Amino acid sequence: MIEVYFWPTPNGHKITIFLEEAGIDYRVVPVNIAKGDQFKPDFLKIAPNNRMPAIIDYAPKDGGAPVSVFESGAILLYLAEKSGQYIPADIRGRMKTLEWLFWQVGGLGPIAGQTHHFNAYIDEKIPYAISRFVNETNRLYGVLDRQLAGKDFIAGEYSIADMATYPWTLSFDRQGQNPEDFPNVLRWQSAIKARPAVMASYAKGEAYRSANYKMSEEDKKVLFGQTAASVKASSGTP
Ligand SMILES: N[C@@H](CCC(=O)N[C@@H](CS)C(=O)NCC(=O)O)C(=O)O
Repeated sequence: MIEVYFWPTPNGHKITIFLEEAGIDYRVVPVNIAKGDQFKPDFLKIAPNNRMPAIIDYAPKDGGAPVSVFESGAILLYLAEKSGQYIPADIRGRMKTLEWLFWQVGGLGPIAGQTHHFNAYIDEKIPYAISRFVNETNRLYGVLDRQLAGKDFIAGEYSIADMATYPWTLSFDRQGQNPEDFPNVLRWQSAIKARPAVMASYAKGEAYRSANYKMSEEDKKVLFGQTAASVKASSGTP
């Protein structure tokens, strides 16, 4: 059984999509990031970066003690290796999948996250920050669209690269993008959206936070005011 420390955000959904697709038994432990659950000492023991998602695998492949994993890319890779699914076994297919997984966790995710921040979440409008992140997000969609030309999925077969990327492509408005500019992304997105496992992941996420959730001023204080001092305070370090 896998315990998933989860909140229904793009990074959270990557993991529940995998678990639903692979039919792995899992239990959700909600981490309400707008209320500060990411700073709780028990969560920090498995997620030292104060961010969800994280997992605990109570039945690891080696039969040993439970294994905890943080960072969505590492979790997807761990689950793919555990189950032997959604990553090709051959070295070329495997590397292609890992390239695009890393592209998402090091590129589209952090950049689109900053785009959401400057373009949609904060009241202060900073033109340079907005154009910098909207443009870079636009470039990344251009890269993704080109990669998907003539292909059903990012690395050829449906894989952890698609599971990592899809949840970040559901907010074109917030990202200041015109979806019509990316026809291959739209085709791929519709195919993934229609997968029963993906629908189940999002339906289950609704139990924790509605899809129409709007960030309150209180939530922003928790999410946007963090420094090294918050890390120190949460770990109880003097
Ligand atoms: N690189 C991390 C990013 C995780 C991340 O940013 N999670 C966000 C939600 S999508 C979070 O926990 N935010 C809490 C906060 O900002 O305090 C990963 O891929 O797992």
